[in-house]
Amino acid sequence: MTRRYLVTAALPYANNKPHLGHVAGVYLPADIYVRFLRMTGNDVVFVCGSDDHGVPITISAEKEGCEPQEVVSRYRAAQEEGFTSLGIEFDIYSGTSTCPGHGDLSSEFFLTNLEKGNIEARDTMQFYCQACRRFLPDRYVEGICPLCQAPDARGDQCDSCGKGFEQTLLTEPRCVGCGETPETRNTRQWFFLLDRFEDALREWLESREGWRENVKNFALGLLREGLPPRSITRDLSWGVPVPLEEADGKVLYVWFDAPVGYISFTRELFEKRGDPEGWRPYWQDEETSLVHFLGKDNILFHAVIWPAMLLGRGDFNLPANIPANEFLNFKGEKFSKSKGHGVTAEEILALYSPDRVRYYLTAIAPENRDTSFTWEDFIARNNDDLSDVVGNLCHRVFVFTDRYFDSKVPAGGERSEHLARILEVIAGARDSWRTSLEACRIREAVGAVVSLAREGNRIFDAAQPWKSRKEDAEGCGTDIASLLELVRAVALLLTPFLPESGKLLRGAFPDGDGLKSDLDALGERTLAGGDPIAPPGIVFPRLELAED
Ligand code: B3M
Ligand code: ZN
Repeated sequence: MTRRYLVTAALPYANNKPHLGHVAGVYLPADIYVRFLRMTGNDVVFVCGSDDHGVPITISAEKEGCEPQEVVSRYRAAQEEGFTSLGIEFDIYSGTSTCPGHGDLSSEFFLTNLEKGNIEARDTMQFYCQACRRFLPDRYVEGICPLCQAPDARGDQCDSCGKGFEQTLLTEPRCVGCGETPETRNTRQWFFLLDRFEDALREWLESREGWRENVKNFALGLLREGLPPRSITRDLSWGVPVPLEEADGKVLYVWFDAPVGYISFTRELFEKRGDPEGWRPYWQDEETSLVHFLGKDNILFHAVIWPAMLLGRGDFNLPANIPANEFLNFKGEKFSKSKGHGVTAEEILALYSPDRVRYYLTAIAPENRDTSFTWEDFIARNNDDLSDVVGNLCHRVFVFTDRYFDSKVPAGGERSEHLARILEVIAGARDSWRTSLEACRIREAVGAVVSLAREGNRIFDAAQPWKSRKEDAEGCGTDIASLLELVRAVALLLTPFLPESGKLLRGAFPDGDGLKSDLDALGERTLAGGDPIAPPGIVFPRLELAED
């Protein structure tokens, strides 16, 4: 059954280039999932763009001595290029400060919720730095987490426990700009009354099926503790202005406008396609599945606050799934753009091809636990799996076909039980691949393809075609014809993970009827005796570790 999907990948702050930690946890799994959905005949829109507002950007601008907009345009271009160079293809890569209509839609979210009584103004005490002469929203202040006592909690969220709180609860607060202890001052802010949504959120979360346990449990755990009201405005000049006269000089909190970007970018995409109303079914038809890919530090916002904002509006779909991933580490620590720790897409692509990077990051995808990137393992996985298993199978089958069957699919074989068994193996691999990908388990899915190729090598070894070609020419033909079917299946099933190599390998075979029909046909004979085979050469040569 084909379905409609709107898939998003978390909007990266426009102050950094994508590093492999982001890619492995968010953008690559999302891209693979989208490619899979399309191959299986679904209608998908895949949306991303930069998160341009908020304190992360103003802090970068201050450090670099330029305007926030300058930081944003520079990094946004670099991000888009980084993703494209890895074959991560969004339908649109927009940005929250440049997308037409984004500010208006964010203001609408604010105003509708205000009218419904879900938002209320309150006088609050906030940190104010006398030395810097300003309020210190979010990351401008750091201190000890009031909930888990981690030492480096930020004013808006603690990375250690993943929870959010009002900044004045921080212990030992200090101004990030000058290190001084800030004072507290009165300022009026607007609060989103999350407790009004507790029952609806609980009911919705409990009814979700097929979600990762960590995501669901984390969100339900927060609900059990109760959801305090959250301030959604800031004393800051960079962002979407709060659409109220009495809120002069204040903007919406970046986490309030950022997820709205998923909708405004979709509208921008359809505007560009000359179909201004075309975005609606993707957000408003209940048959559409909304899927958000993100890292585990963003669960709070996607599984609780954003759904509450959507419930408050009442006219958009709630997420159908939120596949949140754990982190990819480098040398025992989290990849970090601010600390310059890890590897960027740009750095690794200067040495190795995109598919090799995609393969490794899929094989070690941090789905259920944190995983580690090492260069040695990068080389080993590529050589052990892609070169020695997949590449080797393709190469030996193609070479044999070329040498002894004149690069044509051998005739005959219909009689063979052996062939029927191989076709079953192929169909079984396709089915597990499909089940894993439907559940966004990309690591397991790519494993099923490599196992199929491994099985192909075993079949080749057991068949000993170099012998049987002299003793039982017809049997040998059947074996090679079966192995060609298997190689073709491997090529198809590899495609969402390794789009370039998949295409190259598929090119060896006569044109199919399109990816979906070709996939559906796996498990039947798809090649006829006499079909020409055009081997692509060595697709996965062994890699060497680059010198430091
Ligand atoms: N920019 C946080 C992050 O980059 C934030 C995600 C927004 S998704 C709407 O981790
Ligand atoms: Zn200060």
